[in-house]
Parts: sequence; C-alpha cells; structure tokens
Amino acid sequence: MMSAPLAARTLPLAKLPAWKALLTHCQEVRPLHLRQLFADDPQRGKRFAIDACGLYLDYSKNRVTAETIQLLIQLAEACSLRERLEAMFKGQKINVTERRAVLHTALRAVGEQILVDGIDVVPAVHAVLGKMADFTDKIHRGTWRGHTGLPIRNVINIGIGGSDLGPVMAYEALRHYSRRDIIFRFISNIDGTDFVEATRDLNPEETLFVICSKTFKTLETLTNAHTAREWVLRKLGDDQAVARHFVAVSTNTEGVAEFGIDTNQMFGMWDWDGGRYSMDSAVGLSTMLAIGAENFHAMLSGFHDMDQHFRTAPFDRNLPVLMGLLAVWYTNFFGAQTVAVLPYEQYLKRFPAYLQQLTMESNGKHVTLGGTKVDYQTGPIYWGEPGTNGQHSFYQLIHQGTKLVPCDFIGFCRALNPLGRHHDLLMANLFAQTEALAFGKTPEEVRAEGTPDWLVPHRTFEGNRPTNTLLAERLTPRTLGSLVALYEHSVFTQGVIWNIDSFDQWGVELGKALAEKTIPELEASQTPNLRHDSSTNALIERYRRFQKRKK
Ligand code: G6Q
Repeated sequence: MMSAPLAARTLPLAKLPAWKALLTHCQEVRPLHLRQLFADDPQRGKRFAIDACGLYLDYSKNRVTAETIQLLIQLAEACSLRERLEAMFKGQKINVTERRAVLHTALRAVGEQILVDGIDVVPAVHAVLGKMADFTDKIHRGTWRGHTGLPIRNVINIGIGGSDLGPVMAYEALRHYSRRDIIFRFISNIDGTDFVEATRDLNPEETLFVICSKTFKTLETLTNAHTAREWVLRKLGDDQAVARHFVAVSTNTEGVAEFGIDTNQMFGMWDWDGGRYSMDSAVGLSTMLAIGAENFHAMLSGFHDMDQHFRTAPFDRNLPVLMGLLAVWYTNFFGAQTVAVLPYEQYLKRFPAYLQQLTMESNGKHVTLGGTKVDYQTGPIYWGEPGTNGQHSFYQLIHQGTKLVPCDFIGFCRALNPLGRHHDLLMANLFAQTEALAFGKTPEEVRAEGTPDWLVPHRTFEGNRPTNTLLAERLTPRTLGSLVALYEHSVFTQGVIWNIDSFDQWGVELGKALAEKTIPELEASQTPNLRHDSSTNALIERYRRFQKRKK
C-alpha cells in the first residue's frame, strides 16, 4: 500500500504567529476607510503600485496598510512560499495526490534544463513546438489540403475543460492578430447543439478537426470527435479522408491510433502539465493556427517574463505574490466569498470563464496536502464580465449591496480598434468605477446635490470597496501571456498559504464517473432497475417517459 506523501507543512495555519498577527491586525484595519488612508498619504496611489512584465498593478485601493502587506509577506514566508515555488519550477512532484510534477513553466522555458525523473523535459517541449509550427505553416501556405484537394478554411478544436477554455480564451483574446481567412470554432459540450451549430455552415472538405484531449478518454470529446468523423465521412465517403481532416493533441498514443488518427499527426503532451495549465502546450495548436508561430512564441515570452518575475522578485514587489496574498486577505480576514474580474477589453470576454477554471478547479479544496480538513476558507469564487457591460447589470451589488466583492479591473491604454471616442469613454468608465467603489458618496455629499432627505440613504455610497487595477499599454500576445501567468502564480500563492493541492481535480473525476453509471439507464430499452435516491429515480423515469412519447 502506498503511504501518503509528506505534507509540506505540519503547523496548522491558525497556529502560525503570522496568521495570528494578521487576525489582530485586521481588527485595526477593518474600521479604516480608503478615504482616510488616501488623505493620510498623498503618495499612496504610487506607493502601492508595481510595474512589471508590461503590467502596472495599482493595489492602492485595497483595504490595506503598509503593515498589512508586511504581515502578509511574513505569512508567505512562514508558509515557505519561496521554497515551494522553487520546488515547482524545479520539477519536484508537488502535485502530491497524483504524485506528479507541475511544470507548466517548462512549456515556456528557454535555455534551462528541467529534470523530471532524471530526464530533461525542455528539448521535448521545443520539439513539439517545432512540429506545431511546421504544421501551422503547411495550413497557412495551403500545402496541407483536405482529402479532395481543397485548402483548409475551417479549424475546429474539439476538447473540454482545460482542453477548451484556454484555446477559446486565447483565440478570442488574440483575434486581432489572427488569420481572417480561416474560420475558428470550438466544440466542447456533449449537448449536440454545440456540434450542430458549429458545423452547420461549413464544408467538411475544407475543415480540419483538432481533437484535443490529454487522456483521449473524455466522454464529451470522444463523442464529439466520433460525430465529427461521421460528418466528414458522410460527405467524403472514404476512410482515408480522416488522415487529412483530423489531428490530435494528447498523451495517449494508443487512444489516438484506435480512433484512426495517424500518430504522426499527434502532438504530444505530458502528465506533468495539468489541463487548466496547458494552453502553452500543444493544446494551443488552434491558437498557433490562428495567430501564427511568431505570435505564439511572443505569448510564451510573456508567460516566461512573468515566471521569471515570480521566481526572482522580492515578495513586496512581486505581482502574483501580492495579488495572491490580497485574495487571501479578503477571503480569510474579511469573509469575502468572491473575486470579480472585470476586463475593460472586449477581446477578453472569455477571460473570466477561463479564470473560473484556473482558480476554482485549483483552489476549490477542503483538505490540506496532508489530508486534514481545513478549518479556514479556501478558494474564492472567481467570476466576471467585460466592462462596461457589467456596469449595467451586477455592479449595483458591488457598489451598494451587503457583500464585500473585491474586484480586479483590467484595462489597456491603447485600443486595438481605435474608433472615435470609444476608447476614452471605455477607460473613463474603468477609472471612475474604481474611484467610486473606493470613495463612495457620503450622505452630506448626496444632500448637497439637493437630494430630499428620504432619498439620501438610497443614493449614498458607502465606498471602501476594494479593487486592483491592472493597466497595460495594449493587448498583445506577450501581454496576454504575462496576464495569464500572473493569475496562474497568484493561484499558486494562495494554494501554498492554504496548504492545499492546487493541481489535482478529484471533483472533475467524480463527474466523469457518475454519468457513466447513468447513461445505460437512459438508453436501456427495458425499464431499468433504478437504485438511486428517490429524487434521481423520479427524474430518470420522467425523462424516459418523455423520450418514449417522442418515438
Ligand atoms: C483540468 C481538468 C479538466 C480536463 C478536462 C479534459 O485541469 O483536468 O478540465 O482538462 O476534463 O480532459 P482531457 O484533456 O483529458 O480530455
């Protein structure tokens, strides 16, 4: 029997002196208002800001003092953040429940040797990137053609979770840099609508499917891949066509071969790269096909810049460390349940969805590395929408509701699509929102505007709502890389403080197993002997009744 691996920390979080100091300190900070903190320190806006890897983080509008930051850093040190991040970068098996190294940083490593079980993984990473670039070149030049000789005009990525969200987000984010003569679509859901709508106006002769699945066992992906195969063969009527219209991204050579894809057309991955951290690997093939190898490498450089920054910058000048610690501060000392991510950039419309997986699949954990139930809150709920759209819906709650919702605002100084006054108006909204959230509007100010007394409470804004602002010059492949790596490492920082395994996902595995049991019960021609709870039994019976009625 395998024994449980050693937990990284033996002293419980609540027993750490730094944690206790923060508990006392937070009693002092809670009554402070950002109005006062800014009035007391005219330089606060510049003092609580860092510029690194093309990103300017203004964290001055947080409910923190210099002492808070010091204490949070002491906490990070007490939790051995420096040692833990080195262990990750060096390929130690820090994903303890799966006994795996965690090496997404190797996907963008340059000139380094990173050993896993004595083997340097970097040359293999570069070999796959080279193969992706060759393939991209063939598609772009039209030397790779479909079975009937037509050039590829449509690329469809079939994958789910980590094999979908990164590619979709990156495609949308970098659409400005993408080929406009190729249509890119993404099919993830097992719901047939996803497939039907993605393919209804396309010609199979001009369509390439990228079947993206680390395991090549995922129900949704394999079902969609088989449907895609039938769709292609229905038109082309020749098994040989599969070779020209399907490529795979996977670790599972046998699975790929069994499906009928030539393994020469398979782009490899590794078990040390988790799905939600894989957009830089061959999972990014659709991204490279969209933006080209050069832009893809620029994106990797952005990731690498942030990796280096995270690894070397002192904690008080370290973007991911500070953002991670601020998330811990609000989660554990202010009882905040969520973090809103609000990009003022339409191209980042899928960024919050991408972050939901990165953050919540990573830190939605209830036991420590050693298997003990935590007695503190872990991963907050990340959510969001692009601005200014969100302002016309849920911002009301952030401004005047009873919940504390720390927000990350993300904006860019230069528009990718300059159009009249649009960009100034967009950014004026971003700046104004963070200002209003921090400083609010007092009853006196509301009254002075001529508001009748009875309406004053309704029009009063308490303020003191914390925000980070991330400002970059322009959304480029490189900036996107740095931005994603910033959140990856912020998530890591949080996970280290909470002493949890940020790299496993047993909840996802549960979902995969549960449906397997229910599928035959829905499909059986004879009434099955249902052994679920009475609620699930009744739902399945009703479903079956309606299915029969349709036939
Ligand atoms: C990510 C998760 C999960 C995974 C999907 C797809 O970290 O493990 O979202 O990416 O379940 O898995 P496959 O790539 O193996 O199909």
